Amino acid sequence: MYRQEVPQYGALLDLVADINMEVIQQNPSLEAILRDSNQLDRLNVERHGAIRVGTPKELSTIARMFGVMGMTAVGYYDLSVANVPVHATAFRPVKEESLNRNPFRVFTSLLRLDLVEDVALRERAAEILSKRRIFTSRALELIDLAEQRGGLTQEEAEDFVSEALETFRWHRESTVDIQTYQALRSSHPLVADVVCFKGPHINHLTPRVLDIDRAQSAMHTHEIRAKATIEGPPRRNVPILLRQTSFLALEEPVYFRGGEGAAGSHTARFGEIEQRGYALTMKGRALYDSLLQDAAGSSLDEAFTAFPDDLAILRKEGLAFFRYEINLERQAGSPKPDATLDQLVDSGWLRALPLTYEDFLPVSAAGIFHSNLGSETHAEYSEAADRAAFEAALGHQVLDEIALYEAAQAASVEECRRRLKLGNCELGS
Ligand code: OOG
Ligand code: NI
Repeated sequence: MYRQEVPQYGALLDLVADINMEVIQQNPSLEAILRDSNQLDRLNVERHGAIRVGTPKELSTIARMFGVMGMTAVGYYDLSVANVPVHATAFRPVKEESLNRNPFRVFTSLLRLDLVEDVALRERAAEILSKRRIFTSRALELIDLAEQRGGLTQEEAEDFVSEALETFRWHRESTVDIQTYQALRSSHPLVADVVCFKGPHINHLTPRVLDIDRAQSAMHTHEIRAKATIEGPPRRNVPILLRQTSFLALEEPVYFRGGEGAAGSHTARFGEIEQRGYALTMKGRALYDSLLQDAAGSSLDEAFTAFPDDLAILRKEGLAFFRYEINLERQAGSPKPDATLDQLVDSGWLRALPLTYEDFLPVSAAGIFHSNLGSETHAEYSEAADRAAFEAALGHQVLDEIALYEAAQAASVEECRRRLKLGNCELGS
């Protein structure tokens, strides 16, 4: 649906597929890591999307809708610090076998009307939002059914998908008149984008590329208007976390309510490409965040020389997460029962495969939001993050992404320990 709605997205997919094929051919060590961690197949379907909802009720229902598809809210992202009046989570699969099949994620923002200063405007926005219904009644029925029965039949599932599409579709007809649109827009372009339309249209879908610098220059050659800089860490031998770039939002015709002269335009939808690197531990993430701050005073490349760029060092210093597995090539004898994890890796009993980062980065997300909002300026928000309000709206807590990587690593260590019959030896250290 999105490819039909935004043809440039199709061009982006083709460009990414070409680059991925080249990189896999030219970089055997990357190919080996991808193959051994079952990521070669998922690469062809791997995307993330983004939507923005307006009310707590919309958020809790969208959570149930994603729940039917095996996607759970992971992480809390506060964008108010970047002057964007939303907070967000990512709905995504969490089990390893689900991630291997298709790691589809949806960055889902909830509008924070509490950040709109003008009380009358805030109330008007709330009133408009209270009247819209973003889910079809059949979709709601099927969500109930899936929850009661723990799933859907094939036929129901197909029905569910076509009903769910209605929620994410683009509508050219605004639900408000142009004056209301402009008033909301002057508060913040995002307020208008969320409030003035029938539903939370997908605003981008993002394929995963294996070399984002190549993708960035290819966008320039194809005359796609790419964002000037790539968000996230600089180019490295060992990719970490996430690097992202986007092409600028399209100006689209919109038909407003009421009278003549009601045609206008809105910039809502854009394209994005990302390169996923490895998941960092709390320690690694703290180092990343502090270097990103340092980079504000120098350059990204310079600041990041302090971040080890070698997989073995990242592992030994506890900066990144890994999945351990028994090295099948090493069969003879058995390891010393009191061997440490490092010794088992060094002596070739175990292999350590870096875990891919499956989540998002708030500073990068802010950069992506901003590159697509135009150059209008607006007031700075003084309010802080409000995770409690977000989770109350969602209906439950979000999962902690670091805890998920930690659990995946620990489970792999435990499995190795069991299979190598290492008794109670301490492998966690
Ligand atoms: C979401 C922007 C954030 C990302 O990849 O960090 C995002 C939005 O514009 O709604 O998608
Ligand atoms: Ni995105």
